[in-house]
Formats: sequence, structure tokens, C-alpha cells
Amino acid sequence: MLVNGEWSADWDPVQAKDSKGGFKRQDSEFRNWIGDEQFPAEKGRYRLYAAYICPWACRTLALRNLKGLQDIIPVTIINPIMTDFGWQFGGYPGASAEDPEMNAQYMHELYTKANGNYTGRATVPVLWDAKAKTIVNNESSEIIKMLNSAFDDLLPENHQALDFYPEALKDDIDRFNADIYPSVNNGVYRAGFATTQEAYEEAFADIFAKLDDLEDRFSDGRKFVHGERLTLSDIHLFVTLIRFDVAYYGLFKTNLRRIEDYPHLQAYTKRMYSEPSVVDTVNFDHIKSGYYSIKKLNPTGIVPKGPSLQFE
Ligand SMILES: N[C@@H](CCC(=O)N[C@@H](CS)C(=O)NCC(=O)O)C(=O)O
Repeated sequence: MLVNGEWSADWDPVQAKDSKGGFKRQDSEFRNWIGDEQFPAEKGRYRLYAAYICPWACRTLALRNLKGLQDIIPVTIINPIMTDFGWQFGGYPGASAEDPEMNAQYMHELYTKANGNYTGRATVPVLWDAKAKTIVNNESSEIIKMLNSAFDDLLPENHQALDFYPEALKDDIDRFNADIYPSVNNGVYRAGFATTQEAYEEAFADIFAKLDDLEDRFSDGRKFVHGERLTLSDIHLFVTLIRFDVAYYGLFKTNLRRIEDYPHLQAYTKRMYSEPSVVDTVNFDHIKSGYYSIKKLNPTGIVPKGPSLQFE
């Protein structure tokens, strides 16, 4: 991570833990909003930095596609392989060849450009302002809300009308997203990055209790989390489900059940995967080789051949 703008030590998945050895995710630091005076919506001014391995980053890629913002917000995809200096640009098949804004080699260079004294992790996603050469926001749950509406004036009417955070469902969406964060989205990391048996088992229990609840929720035949309409909650949930059997079940030891063992959740995951805007953000090679490149958890770097994928 960065300490006062300097890269401090080899990358480590766990740089903060609680008293029981549980993984603590840092709060995102850059929390500006498109539409603020300093950051007006403009075509081509903002770039998304993302990684296909990363569930948080893929939330933002999905919203960009769903809203049809491809011509307005360019994207740079980083390599999936974690290096001792964090995320690196260029070279991996399916990743962008280079960083077109700063010609940076590593993601942390953008953080120190934005704040020369930055202390913290150099995470993706990042919404970058190419004009001011700074980070607008690095919190996926906020970036997707911005993509949902902050660029609407630049979009044709039929795209403005696409609303994945509709007024009538806002409370339900926020409540659902907050509910699945500790147990599902971050639950898998709490299991995988736990440093004690107790912390791992706590996360493990939380994950499967919540997956059981979710299986029940979908047993009424609903198409999406809140009914017939795809919303931000579906994006929050899908990015974890699609990585579960391929990466978390093995590497993070979340192995009581696979998503495939939950009929309704599996059908839902396939339904989401069949959305063109969503499938475009799923790269199983990046997911697998990326997670299994975390040296602390997989020192040999061997990437498992299985499981056989039910999606392709
Ligand atoms: N709260 C952030 C979390 C982002 C995050 O942790 N991204 C991971 C990739 S999956 C990352 O970049 N990790 C690099 C690191 O921890 O050094 C968000 O939702 O945007």
C-alpha cells in the first residue's frame, strides 16, 4: 500500500485486521460526485479504471454498458495478476495495452498523482478526471449511482429513461445492498483473508446463512432481486455470485455449497449472465488467474483447471 505517497512494502491482501484476526476493508477516500461544480458531466473527460477480476470494478463496467455510456466514458482494463507493487497496466491478454492518461506502470501512480500524500490501498475501480488529473471517486457503490443518472444530459432520451435506481425502489435497493455487503460481497473476502480460524468460521457462517435467505427470496419465481426490473441490487449481487464457484469456493475456502447447488440462485446467475451488458463484463480467465495470483493464499501460483463452467 501507499504511505504518505510512497509505495511501502510488497503488496499484501491483509493490511488491516480486527482484534479477532478478521479482514477489515478500508473505506474509499475519494468521494466526489459528477455534477459537483468541480466535476461537470462532459463527454470523454472521465475514464474508468477497472479490472475484470474485481467484483467492485465490474459493477461499474456493467452500469456503463447498461446505460450506453461507452462513447462518453472510456475504460482502461488493468492486468488481473497482482504484483508486489499492486495492480499493473498492460500486457495481459484482454487487458488494455497501456495507461493512456498518465502512461503509468502501476495503478498506485494515479493515486499519488491525485494526492501526493495518499496513504492507503490503490484500488479499482477509479473514476478518473483526465482534465484535472485527479480521482473523482473510487467507491463502486457510488460510481454506479453516478453512471445511472449523472451523465443523462449527454445521452439520448431512450437511454436517459433507463433507470436502475428508480425513486420508488431506492430504499429497498439501498437496504438490500447494505444487507448483502458484510455477508456476501465482503463476506467472501472476510473468509478468504481471515487470519484466524475463528474469523474464517464466522465469515463462513454469515455467507451461507445469507445465501440460504437469497435462495428463498428467489423461490417465488421473481426474475430479479426486486421483482421484474433489473436494478443496482442485481449488479451488487451478481458480481459475487459469478465469481463464487470459480474462485471463492476454492481459494477463499467458502466450500459448504456452490452456487450451482442452489437451483434458484444458479438460474438467476445464468439469467443475469445472459444480459449482453453484463456478460461483456465477465472474463473467467481474468477472474481465475487473478485470484489465484494472490501469493499469500496460493504460493505456488498454480491455477486449478476446474470447475467446468456452466455458463459458456
Ligand atoms: N470499496 C471499494 C473496494 C474496491 C477494492 O477493494 N478493489 C480491490 C480489487 S477486487 C483492489 O483494488 N484491491 C487492491 C488492494 O487492496 O491493494 C469499492 O467498492 O470500490
